[in-house]
Amino acid sequence: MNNSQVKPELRYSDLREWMREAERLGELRTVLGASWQEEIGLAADAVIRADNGPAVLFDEVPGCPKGFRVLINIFAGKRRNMTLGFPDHLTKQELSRAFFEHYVKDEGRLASKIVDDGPVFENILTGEEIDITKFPAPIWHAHDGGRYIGTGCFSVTMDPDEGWLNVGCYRAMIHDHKSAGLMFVPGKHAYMHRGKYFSRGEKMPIALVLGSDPMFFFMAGTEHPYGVCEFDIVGGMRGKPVELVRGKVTGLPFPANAEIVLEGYLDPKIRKTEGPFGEWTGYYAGGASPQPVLEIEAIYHRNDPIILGVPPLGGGPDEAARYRAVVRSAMLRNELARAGVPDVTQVWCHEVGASRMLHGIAIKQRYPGHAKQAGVLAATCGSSVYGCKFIIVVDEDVDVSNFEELMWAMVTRCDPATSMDILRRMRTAPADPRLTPEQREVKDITNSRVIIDATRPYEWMDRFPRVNAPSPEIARKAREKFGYLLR
Ligand SMILES: Cc1cc2nc3c(=O)[nH]c(=O)nc-3n(C[C@H](O)[C@H](O)[C@H](O)COP(=O)(O)O)c2cc1C
Ligand SMILES: [Mn+2]
Repeated sequence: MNNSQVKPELRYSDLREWMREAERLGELRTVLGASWQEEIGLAADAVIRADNGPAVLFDEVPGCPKGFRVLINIFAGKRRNMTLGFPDHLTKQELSRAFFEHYVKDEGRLASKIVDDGPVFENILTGEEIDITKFPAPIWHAHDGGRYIGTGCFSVTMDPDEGWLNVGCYRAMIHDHKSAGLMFVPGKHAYMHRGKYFSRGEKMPIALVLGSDPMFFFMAGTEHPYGVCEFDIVGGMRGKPVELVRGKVTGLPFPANAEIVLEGYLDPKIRKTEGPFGEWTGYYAGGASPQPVLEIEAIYHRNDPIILGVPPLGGGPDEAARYRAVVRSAMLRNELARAGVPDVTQVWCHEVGASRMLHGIAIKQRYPGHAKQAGVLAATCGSSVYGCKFIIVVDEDVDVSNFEELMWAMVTRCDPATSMDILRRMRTAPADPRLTPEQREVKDITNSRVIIDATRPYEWMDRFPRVNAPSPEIARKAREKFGYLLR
């Protein structure tokens, strides 16, 4: 059976069921007594950077009630396939392809269902009972400006004019018992919602979910189109509406089986310093800035609640880069097809640069200009535009997900003087360390990016020197016959 015909089966519907599945795979460890001040962050750095490190659940964190837990590193090892509902044997490339075939290509969205009650209401805290400092929110990196309670989280907000709900992952830093700082980058959906409330002097209602079915977090952390509710996307993926309950303060809905939800408002008149935070580019580039504050009016949590922690590490592939490479590559493949680019054979949004900065696209060239068309679009689609710097387009014989192979194609098939085009003033991220101080001053959050055409030039493709490696079939035969020499 072809891998793309494998039918997905999600064997969990909330974080606890996910943990049971990870345990079944032997990939969940528990650590007791690590400190939120330093040890959890250090452990996260060690475990997340390893491609096959375990998921780790921290409990009995000094200063926090026993049973208040934080879970890290959900997307690594064999459990990444389980998490997306596919069998263990698929490689990351096959996993992304299967994700595309089953969840993205004919994306069926399903409206969610409001229910009256759910485990998230096992504990309801209001007034003087509200204290977010009790949760084991770590200092993830040594120079962070505070405890980040929200990393593997998402904020539910509503467009006050158009009525649609957005579910987006935006980091959250503890200010004090009752408030947390949120940083929405310009152009993000919650940023646009916020602008609409604030421009008329109104407070913005928010439900901030700190742990839940990982699929919500994955969809909240990748760029879906404006106007689309990410809950409906998860409903479509699961083939059944997701069950939501309404917050008692704002009426905003959130998953009935969520672990922890903070509900309240951003006041247009209040700002406090948020950050700095070790970001996905591997730097403290965004720095600290005055940002609106979530003033919490209710906390809901399950008994023995679990924060999902996904600290960005940068420098090399981290967990967010791993899941996003799989998800974003599938989304970009879809957008290229919908924009009318034929014969895209492979897409890989590379883990280095957190699956945002370097994308490899392989095509079977069909006409002059095909490669440039694919490259320009890949640099500008909704799922790929933010933070992108390098697009490399190659022929279909190159495995673009293999970094060395992609670089080999680039260094041998492109002519820098004629194969590169630069796009300027494109949408980027405040986390980009190469924004100049002057740009930051005037809030010019744009960058340039290069489209590298590393395909064999279409017009003389037939005369391009032949590759000296054997075909994949011959290479397989060689391995069968002589592979013993390597053992
Ligand atoms: C762990 C993590 C933390 C993130 N933190 C922020 C953040 O603080 N602010 C922000 O604007 N985007 C942040 N992002 C990126 C957004 O989640 C992403 O751009 C998403 O598409 C935003 O949702 P939206 O498309 O509905 O606006 C983060 C992503 C991850 C995975
Ligand atoms: Mn959105």
